[in-house]
Amino acid sequence: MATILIVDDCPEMRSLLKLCVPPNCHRVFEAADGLQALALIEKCRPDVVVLDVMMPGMDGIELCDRIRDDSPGPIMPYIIMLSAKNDTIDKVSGLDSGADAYLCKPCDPSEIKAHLRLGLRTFEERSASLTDTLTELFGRRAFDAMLEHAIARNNRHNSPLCMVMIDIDLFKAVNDTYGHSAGDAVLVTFSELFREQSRDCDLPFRWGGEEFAWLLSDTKLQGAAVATERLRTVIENHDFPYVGSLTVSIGVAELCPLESAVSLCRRADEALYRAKSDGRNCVELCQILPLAEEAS
Ligand code: GH3
Ligand code: MG
Ligand code: MG
Repeated sequence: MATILIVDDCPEMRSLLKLCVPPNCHRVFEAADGLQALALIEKCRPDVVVLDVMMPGMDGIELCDRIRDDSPGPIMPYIIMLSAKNDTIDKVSGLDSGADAYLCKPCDPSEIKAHLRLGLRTFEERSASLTDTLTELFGRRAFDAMLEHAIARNNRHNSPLCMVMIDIDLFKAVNDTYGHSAGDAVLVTFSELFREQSRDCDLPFRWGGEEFAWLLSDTKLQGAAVATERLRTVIENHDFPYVGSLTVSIGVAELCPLESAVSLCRRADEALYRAKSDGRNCVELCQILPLAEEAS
């Protein structure tokens, strides 16, 4: 559902901007300042943000910076800055802070409408380029971008982060026995269950083939153990199309201070490897610290 967030300290301006929102946007949120805007972005993940520059407290430039640094998902919202400041230097600093467009007030409503349509189209294209077409989960490109981002974000907030690798057990046999399209249907059903098990702040990805990754924000190893065991049980007990039962092996690692993305992935992968060699259909937690040379 297309979502737009309007950020302006002036209520009349917000009402005016709301009239410019295309009819196919079912969700429109309003914020009167930067902090309110950041909280709404975390909660509602808008496709497009229209923001004023001159606001009390956090101004639009700082807000834009914060959205870029702290975005909760892999897809950046399309940001339209709308300001009475119309010098070239203002436009340059607005675009440099990460805005996709800079419009000067007063602005004709038809121009604002056209920019909103462009923003929604651009967001859709950004989403499509990061999404796996079969499962509609975020794909590998999104994972690579998001892992770096999540590590920086969690270091900044000093909050824990767990990385989970999931591999469907003996999946080759599904294709060999029932055919490739049956295998595809199983991957789609698995992904639906996987998505259902994810909280809003967790990010599920298709890593590639029959392998999936899960980034669990604000979660320590023991919390991730509970979440992954729940997922493992849900999969084990589900009646899948064609195959009936199916199991997964899972490896989990918690980010250590100063650890790199490569090292975290390696440790989650090693735990997964152990889960496979322990007989599959189980969760293994990585208790080993990263190698010194892999800390960045
Ligand atoms: P293990 O328990 O050791 O993981 O065994 P496995 O059979 O799951 O692992 P293996 O790596 O041998 O086989 C993975 C299979 O996944 C082989 C490949 O054809 C299949 N696969 C990968 N991507 C897709 C896909 O998009 N659709 C289908 N149908 N099959 C896929
Ligand atoms: Mg595999
Ligand atoms: Mg497998």
